[in-house]
This record gives sequence, C-alpha cells and structure tokens, in this order.
Amino acid sequence: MAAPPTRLDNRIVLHFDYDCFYASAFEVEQPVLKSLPLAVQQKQIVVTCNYEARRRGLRKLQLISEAKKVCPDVIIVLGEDLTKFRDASKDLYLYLRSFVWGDRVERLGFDELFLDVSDMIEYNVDVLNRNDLENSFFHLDRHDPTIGFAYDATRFHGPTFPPDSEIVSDRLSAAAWSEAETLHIKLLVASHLAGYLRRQLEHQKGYTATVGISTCKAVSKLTGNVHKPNNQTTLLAPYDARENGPESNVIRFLDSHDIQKIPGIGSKLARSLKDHLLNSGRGLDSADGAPPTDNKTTVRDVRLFPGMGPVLLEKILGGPGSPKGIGIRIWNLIHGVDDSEVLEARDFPTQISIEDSYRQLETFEEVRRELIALATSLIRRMRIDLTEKTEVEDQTADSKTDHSLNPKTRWLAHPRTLRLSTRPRPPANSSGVRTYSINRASRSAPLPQYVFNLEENMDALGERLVHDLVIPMFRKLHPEKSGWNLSLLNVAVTNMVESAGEQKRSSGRDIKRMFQQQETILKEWKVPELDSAQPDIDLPVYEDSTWEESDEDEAIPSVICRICSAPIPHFAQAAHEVYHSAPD
Ligand code: DGT
Ligand code: MG
Repeated sequence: MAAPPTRLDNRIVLHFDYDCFYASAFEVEQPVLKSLPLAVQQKQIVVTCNYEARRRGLRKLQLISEAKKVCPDVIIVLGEDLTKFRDASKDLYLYLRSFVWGDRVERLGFDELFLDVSDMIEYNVDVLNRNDLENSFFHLDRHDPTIGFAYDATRFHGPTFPPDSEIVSDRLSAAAWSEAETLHIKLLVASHLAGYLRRQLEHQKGYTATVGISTCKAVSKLTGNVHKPNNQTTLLAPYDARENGPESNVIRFLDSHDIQKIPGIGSKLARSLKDHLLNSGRGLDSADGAPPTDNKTTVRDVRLFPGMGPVLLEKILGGPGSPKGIGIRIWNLIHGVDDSEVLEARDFPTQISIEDSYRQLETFEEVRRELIALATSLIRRMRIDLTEKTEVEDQTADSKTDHSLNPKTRWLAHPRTLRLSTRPRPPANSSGVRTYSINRASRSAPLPQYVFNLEENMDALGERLVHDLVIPMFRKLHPEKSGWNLSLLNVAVTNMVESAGEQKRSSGRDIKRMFQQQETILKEWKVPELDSAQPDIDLPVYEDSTWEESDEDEAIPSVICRICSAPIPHFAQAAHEVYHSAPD
C-alpha cells in the first residue's frame, strides 16, 4: 500500500451551513413562524422545512401532499422566487466576511461558507496569557485591543470529535498547556471564534448555523455534520498518526464515512470505486471484516484495499474526461488532505445573466417584448450587484462648513461585453416526440457606455439597448424572418473590469468602521423586486467532484429529464423525479 500523503495543517478553516436556510429566511421576516411547523414549497415538493416541522416528522424533499398528511397544520410558503434567499445569502456572507482578516471567504451555493481564519487564530494564540487562560480575550481587530470578546481558553467551545467524554480532560491546566501541540491550541481558540460568530449571526441577523472546524475545506465541511442544527464541532488533534502514539483523528473520523459523502467525491467517482471494490472482492480488510456491500463502501474500505494508492486510483478513475491527477487528489481526500484554498472574496460576480424559457416564441413582436424585459432586468441586476454606496465629503458651497457625508453610488466594475444566447426548439420527429436540445447559439458585442448612466430610467435603457444592439444581434443569429420556435432567450454581461480607484477592504484593521458601514453596504445587495417571470436560474450548485465556486449566474450543469426533457440541475434531480411521481 502506498504511503499516506503528507499533511500540511497550517490553516484553520471554518465551514458554515445555515440551518433550514429557506425556511429561516421566512422566519426572519415573520418571527412568529419560528414556533410553528413551516415548509417551503417549490413545485409539489417541500424543498426545506424548519426544525419544528422536522420534529413533527416532515423531511426535506418530501411531497407536499405527504407533508400535509404527516402534519395537517403545517404552514406552507412558496419558495419559487429565489430573490429572498439570494438577498439573505449575500447579506450573511458580507456580515461574516466583515469579521475575517484577509479576504479568504468563499461561498458554496446559497447557504454554505468557508472562512479561512488562520491569521486571526495565529495572532490570538500568540497573545494568550498562559497564566490566566480562563480570562482570555479574543482580538477581532489587530489595531484596537478593545474589540473582541472574552473567553475561557482552558476548554473548547461546543462539541468535539472525538466527543468530550473520550478526552481525558477537556480543561487544560496551564502546565498541560505548554505540552499541548500547537494545532490543538489553534483549534481550541478557533472553537471560541466559531461560537462567537454563531451567536452574532443569530442575534444580529436571526439565522442559526452549523459549523465545522478543522484545517481544510473538505474536512471542516464533514465535521460540521456531526452536530446539527445550531451547533458546531471541532475535529481534535492529533491529525497525523504517531508511531505507538494516538491514532490520527482525521483518519478515525473519515474512515466510517461512505466514500460518496466525502466532499469532492461525487456519485460518479463513488460508483467507479464501489464497482472496482465489489468486482475485485479479494481479501478486503474492511471495518467489520466483511466485504463492502453495494449500499455502503466506506473510506476505510477504499483506503485499506490491497494495492490502494494514487496509482491504482488513477487507473480506476482516470481516463478520457476525468481531470488530470485524479488519483493523487482522491488519495489525498480519503486521508483528509485537501489543498484547495478558500477562495478570495469577490466583490462582484464574473458575469450576470438573465434568461427565460418559453413554450412558444415565434413572432418578432413577441421576441422584441421579451428581450426588452430581459434587458431591463439585466440592468436592474447590474445596478444591484455591480455598484456600491460610498460616503463622500460634500464639497458644495453651502455645506463646506459642516463637511457632511453624502452617500454616492459608484460602479465597482464595468462589464465590457454583452452576450445574447438563444436556444431553438428542434422539430418533432415522425412520432411527434421532440428531442431536447441543449445547443445554444450566441453572439457578443461591446457593451455601450450609456448603460452605466445611473440617472437614466431602467426601462428606457433596456429598450434602447435592445433597439441598438440586441435586435441586430438577434437578426444575425436568426436571419430568417420568422418561425424560429425559440425555447430560451438569455442576455448576459461578461468580461468584468474592476473600476479604477477601488478601495480594497481592509478586514480586521478597521472592523469598527465595517460595523458602522454594515447597513450602508448591505443596502446595496437588497433586490427591491424581481419579476417572477424571470427565472434566472440561480440555485446552488452541488458539484460532483470540484470545489469550483458556484456563481449563481453561471451555467449550472444539468441533466435532461427522461420524462419531460427539461434540463434539471444535478442536485434537483431527486426532487424532480418525485415531482413526476406526484399526482396532479
Ligand atoms: P439543513 O442545512 O439540513 O438545516 O437544511 P437546509 O434547508 O439549509 O438544507 P441545505 O443546507 O441542504 O440546502 C440549503 C437550501 O437549498 C435549502 O433551504 C433549500 C435549497 N435546496 C436544498 N436542496 C435542494 C434541492 O434538492 N432542490 C431545490 N430546489 N432546492 C434545494
Ligand atoms: Mg443548510
């Protein structure tokens, strides 16, 4: 068997998963809902429900009809319009980001966040007074020693893995402290930061979250699942196995997981691994001595499989279409080694796209009307996502003396390119069945400057843009006069260029100002209203085997439903199947 990979545990990563996220967004607006069973409906499915509903037997992705049977007094709210969730997601992201030193805060879908808090933890470990650990103070600002919170550094905050009962003593005396390894102390300090952030999130924003604390993204995410909801789990050191010493807690923790549960190992890779293990079912040293069944193949089954290592994994998983170096990447992951960085926060998306799908779109007038609606929505989204309010000193003659601060709106970034995409519906075959086409035709052009005029009315801008640019692009894509039978129109701005003079946030240095500015900044993310007939698809992406950021505006990998031929995002497949099996 190949040697285990080398660990580099020099980071501390927190993973946040908001509890029953969509349901919480409604509860924040109407707190009375908190104590009642609440379910959020999309199509005929409960996409999520609050914990009161779960206590009464409701589950995520249950049929609405079933939910009503289980809990007749369930309150059902509609969650088709994602505006509320998108707003909440951005709001919470900006809020948590304001605490973190450096910019390594990454969103995964709508309701998960990774925070790389290494710098803050290192600093706070350094300033600990080993003679008075019980009365420690966590510094949230390097430059203002008054900002932070008090905590007891002789014990962990919240549950740990392995659980408290298994630790000889969870209270570290000053003497024991000096012997404790650095990672142990860092994790301990981080557990208090996690507790503080969770409390703030709840008190200031009304959301609870479940947090995992470890040294990389994959392991932190899994660790959080141990205690849900509204709780946290720290994966304790040691992380590396010692000769004749304690075993690695990472290996111990990961080993019992189904291989498919490891973030970065999606269903396809897991299937290949399971098939390989089942088909070559020789002398397997599985956790319970039995060969893995089709239902569960654990990390341990894979890790200890004879001859297992990066080379064998590459042989099993490599080949056309699979990413380079997959063998070593998966070998690392099953040992809890995930080198992927928490990506740096971006102040704006890489592209914004608005689209709608249609049953019938055949006349020029229909197309023109739809394009204007889409272009207007696009401009609205640009104003929301690409501008910020800044406070500038008012230099006008009358106010020279009082130097008041006036909010001004400025563009954070200017997209350079406008793109129009369409998807024609293929003709029906002889038996009247239409095959689904995923082929989009698209055309790009430079985006005119006038769209950045914030004084101009959005409807007028949308109409002008369509008249000047989008219709000529459409004509080029579809030279025929009519009969296009389009099933989709999409307008997008891409090729973002950051505006000059952008002042980088200085997290941790001026956190006081961040607190003061919070309200002003957050206002920018608020979407006043969004046309419900404009399903710009922005559901979270649960990628199979990558950590790529799920930008809600970027294309979502989809599968085509065998029954209705609609493109369904991977994560929604199960729900969609239930939808078809539901009575009308
Ligand atoms: P949790 O984390 O178990 O307390 O519950 P949630 O509701 O936060 O669930 P999570 O974290 O899996 O997903 C976050 C939100 O994303 C959830 O509130 C609704 C939405 N969502 C999750 N899975 C699906 C799905 O399969 N289809 C659709 N349409 N939405 C989903
Ligand atoms: Mg969640």
